Amino acid sequence: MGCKICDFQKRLATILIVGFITIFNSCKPFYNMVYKKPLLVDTKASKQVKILHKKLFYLSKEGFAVGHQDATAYGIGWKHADFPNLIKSDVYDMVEDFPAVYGFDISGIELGNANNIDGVPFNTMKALMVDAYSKGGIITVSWHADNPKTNSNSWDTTPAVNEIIGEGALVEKYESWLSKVAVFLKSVKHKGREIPIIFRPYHEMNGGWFWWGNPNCNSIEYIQLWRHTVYSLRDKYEVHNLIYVYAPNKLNPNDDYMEYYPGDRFVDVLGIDIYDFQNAVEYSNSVVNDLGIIKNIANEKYKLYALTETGIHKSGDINWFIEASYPDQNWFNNVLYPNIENSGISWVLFWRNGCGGEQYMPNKAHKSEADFKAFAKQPQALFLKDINNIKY
Ligand code: BMA
Repeated sequence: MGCKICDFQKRLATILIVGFITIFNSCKPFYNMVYKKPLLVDTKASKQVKILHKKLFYLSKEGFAVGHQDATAYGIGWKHADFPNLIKSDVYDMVEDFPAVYGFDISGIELGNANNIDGVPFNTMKALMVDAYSKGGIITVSWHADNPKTNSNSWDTTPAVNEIIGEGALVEKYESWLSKVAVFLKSVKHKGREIPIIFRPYHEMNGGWFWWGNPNCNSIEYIQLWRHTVYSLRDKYEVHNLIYVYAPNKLNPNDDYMEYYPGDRFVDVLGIDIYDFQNAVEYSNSVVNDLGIIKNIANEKYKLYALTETGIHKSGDINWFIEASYPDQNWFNNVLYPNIENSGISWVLFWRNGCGGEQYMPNKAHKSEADFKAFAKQPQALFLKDINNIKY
């Protein structure tokens, strides 16, 4: 004969166990065995920054987020101002999805300019950042700062760093520039909260073309500049919505990725900028070699890493992409994808489609449109809809 009380107890126990498992699963802890608590540059980083960091980590397990510089600000033959009520993008026109990462450059903010170096009004930029973020997009910002010594642009290589650090004569002036950067970055808000921004200042420092680069600034000065920038933004101006990226240019044989590295407490993500200057073999070798180096360092330090700028480039040729000599119209699938597949990068950012001759992303009618569409279907190439479907 069955015991009714025993049956009841068993059923109650089952209900409790199932209930406990359900509740336990629905309250997944923010950190777990796979995603350990990161040591961010900013210990006071906002919750949104922590969520973004986690998102970048989890998406790198599925593939890489595909990004485009100035994606919605302008493209080939158009600019946002011509379509004020529409969010347009060369990527969207081809694949009916937006990039997952949106790059912007704040060159000119330090001077209080209304527009950035490429004519994008900062107000528009802010609105586009917020729109992208509200849709689940990831925002990254670079800064082609003017040369504080000469007031010319960032490609004026007159040494300046030694004057804006320590007791230098231009410290105050540069501090006022940093304060403007801080005000802008903090002002980008969605629903009243600052949106998280991946900040990538002083990039390509191992190249000789910027005032903050070798040999116009040595590694000791560079590190001091970087740390000073972090102290100012984070501690003085209380900017708490940033993830900091260190991004040298592709490594030449004698380059040491870590030469200018500001230190683990000052860098969240390891990046690298690599372009294909019409030499697919050299480019492929660089991508594999450099990402391999970064991956090892990043894993050891428990940091994320990314291909922070890329594209196929032909300098000084405005219509290169429609030319018969266009190098490889299947570049995205033949050259890029095989080299970054399974690399573990969190994102890849294609540089801008400037109307003045720089084009790193195909657009509709480009010879590589079909190739790019096929690239977008590759399992690891993640666009906006893809990253919005990732559980983390
Ligand atoms: C550089 C070039 C410039 C541009 C700058 C900021 O790499 O594309 O033409 O002004 O970025 O976007």
